[in-house]
Amino acid sequence: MVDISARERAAFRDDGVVFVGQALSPDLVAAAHELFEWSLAHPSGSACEFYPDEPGRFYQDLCHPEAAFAYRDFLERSPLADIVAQLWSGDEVWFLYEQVFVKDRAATRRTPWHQDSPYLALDGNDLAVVWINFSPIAQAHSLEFVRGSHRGPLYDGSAFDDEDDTRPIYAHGLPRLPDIEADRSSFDIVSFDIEPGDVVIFHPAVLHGGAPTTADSRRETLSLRFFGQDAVYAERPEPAPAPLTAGLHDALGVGERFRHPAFPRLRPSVTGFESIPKIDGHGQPLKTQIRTEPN
Ligand SMILES: O=C(O)CCC(=O)C(=O)O
Repeated sequence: MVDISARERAAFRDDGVVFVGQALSPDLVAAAHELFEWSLAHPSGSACEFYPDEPGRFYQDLCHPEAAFAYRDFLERSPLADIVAQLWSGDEVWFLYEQVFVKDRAATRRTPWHQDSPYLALDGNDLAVVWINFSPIAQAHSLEFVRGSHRGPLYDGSAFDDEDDTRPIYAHGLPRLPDIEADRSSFDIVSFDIEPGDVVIFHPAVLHGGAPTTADSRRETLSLRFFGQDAVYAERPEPAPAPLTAGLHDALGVGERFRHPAFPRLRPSVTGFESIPKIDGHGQPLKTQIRTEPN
């Protein structure tokens, strides 16, 4: 059992991000790494390289339709569901989806500053992204966060465009992202040195972006997403690309409790794995699912 302190709870609530040192034991880090490898070996239709023309590779995949089954043992055994429940107000925890990132081959550019919420069809306080890495990451190459920004405006998503990090995905209905890199000193930016076993947990509405990595490093990241009691289905300017669940937008109405058989519950007891509907693989790489409107 990992006990979350009042200071950690306050950091998640007020800053939108908290570092939890050595949350995962070495055997759980090894189990998580096996799952990361499983995801690489079983790419879904949503897998893509964000910048295929650049020497540094930045690969991602997410929401594999079989992932809940592959990840089940780890999700049940690891303390992550208990940790996020302690950060939230309610004790119910559902698994939303997994995402993997690889940065390697050469120095890679930054992950653009963005919030996850504009890409996601859900809102609430009880939402968490757990960022897990398998090798040490110096603060200079780690994920960065704008403290408290989850309480501020919801911006349009970044289209991960080669030329313009703030290029929007919807281009209507939400303000364009600020150019945080051009004006870093105006933002309260925080990041952490990471050792295997440490996790960084953030609210999906917090502004975050990955610092560049160097030529001699390979960054392997597993990001696990959870939701809790107060999560509701949210409207975005157009049907949100994530989670990639067939029929989700027809099944739920705006403001309705976010509950769907695709998402198994982990706490207070494990239920729902048996009734996850069989979902066809996703058709298109993420980069083509997030719209890239003209500027
Ligand atoms: O690892 C990265 O560079 C990006 C992580 C991220 O944006 C996320 O997990 O939501």
